[in-house]
Amino acid sequence: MKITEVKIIVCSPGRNFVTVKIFTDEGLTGVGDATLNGRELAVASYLQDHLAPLLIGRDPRRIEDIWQYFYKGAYWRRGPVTMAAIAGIDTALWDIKAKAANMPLYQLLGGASREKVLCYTHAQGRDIAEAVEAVGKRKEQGYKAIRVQVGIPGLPDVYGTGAKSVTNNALDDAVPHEETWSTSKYLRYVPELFKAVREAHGWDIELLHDTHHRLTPIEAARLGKDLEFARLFWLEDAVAAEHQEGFRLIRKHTTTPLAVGEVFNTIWDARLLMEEQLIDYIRMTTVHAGGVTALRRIMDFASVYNVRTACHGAMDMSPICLGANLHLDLWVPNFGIQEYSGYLPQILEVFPSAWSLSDGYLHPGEAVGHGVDIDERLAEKYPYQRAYLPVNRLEDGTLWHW
Ligand code: EZ4
Ligand code: CO
Repeated sequence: MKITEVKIIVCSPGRNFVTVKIFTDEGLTGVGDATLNGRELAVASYLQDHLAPLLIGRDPRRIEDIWQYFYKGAYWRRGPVTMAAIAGIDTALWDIKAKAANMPLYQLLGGASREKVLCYTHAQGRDIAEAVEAVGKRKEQGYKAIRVQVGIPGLPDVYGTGAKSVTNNALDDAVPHEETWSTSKYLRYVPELFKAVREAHGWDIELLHDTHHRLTPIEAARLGKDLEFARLFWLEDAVAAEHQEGFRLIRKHTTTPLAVGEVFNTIWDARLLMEEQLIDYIRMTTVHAGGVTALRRIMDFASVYNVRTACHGAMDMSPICLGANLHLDLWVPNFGIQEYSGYLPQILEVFPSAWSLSDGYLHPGEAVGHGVDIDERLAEKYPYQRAYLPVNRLEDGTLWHW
């Protein structure tokens, strides 16, 4: 089998996506997600200008060799642009291999370790009352685990709570939207949120919270302690991802489980955290970790240290990424949970998907390959639109972590 053509498809059905489609001389095709929110065209160029020409004529079955060729062969290793580009190709190649084997991808990985994939979704409110109500709605929809975010009194919309928190970027903003942040106001308010959610909804629901990289280690330790009463499933991204040693301090002070890794892009970013067992869940996902080949390796490495998987799954990872994640989730022995924030209807029209959601659980489906495709003609109707993630400033104007 030989690769005959590689297409890089950029479309924007409500938000921007970069998709790699690989064609072969045997008529099999495969697709992979290569979306990097807010920097989409950098990945598209990396693929179009640098990687795609090197794929023509290669045997698509040699997935490992192609992965190593692009990872080691770049010399300039790692980084989100490089790894998203490799992921797009790698995911498309696994799609082709599973189709050639006439199997759903999870069968090729080793078969199902469970019947269904537990997911968590998002609930948010501008204040505690709204957030409590939003959790109730998600419970009624059947979700067993819910991430809860709340606006902070005295601050405009913060991460995870504004209208734009749904699609995770702003197609109508020519420049990044600017948010305002106060750690002291946040730290005082969030324990009140979880007190109210537990009072209203009881204990038979898993609750999660995302701090989105904003705290220092000692602040995160304080928050972890203050939230212990609520028995969170996890506290996510407590400190900026660069600050790995910071987790030692947090870990010494709290039994609240910790999750991190959505902005990591190689196994090296997670090595210290896993070896010292400083985290409980690793949030790396197919598209940002370098594809199925790399994420499978990371998941196996995590299993040695009792770290469970929790693939990032906000709307800016396309349904292709979710589909690939779900095959890994169904197989991986040390599975934790899968994030699922849902998709706008027009996104699901552009990416016909075999995966399904039922009563708070996802399943990748039984289609051969990873089960997600792209409708190229429909995608053409949604051309790329420049869009950015927000930035975040302290009340005095200092640029902070978003
Ligand atoms: O901000 O995917 O846990 N989920 C998150 C997401 C991220 C976006 C960034 O593109 O933190 O909402
Ligand atoms: Co997050």
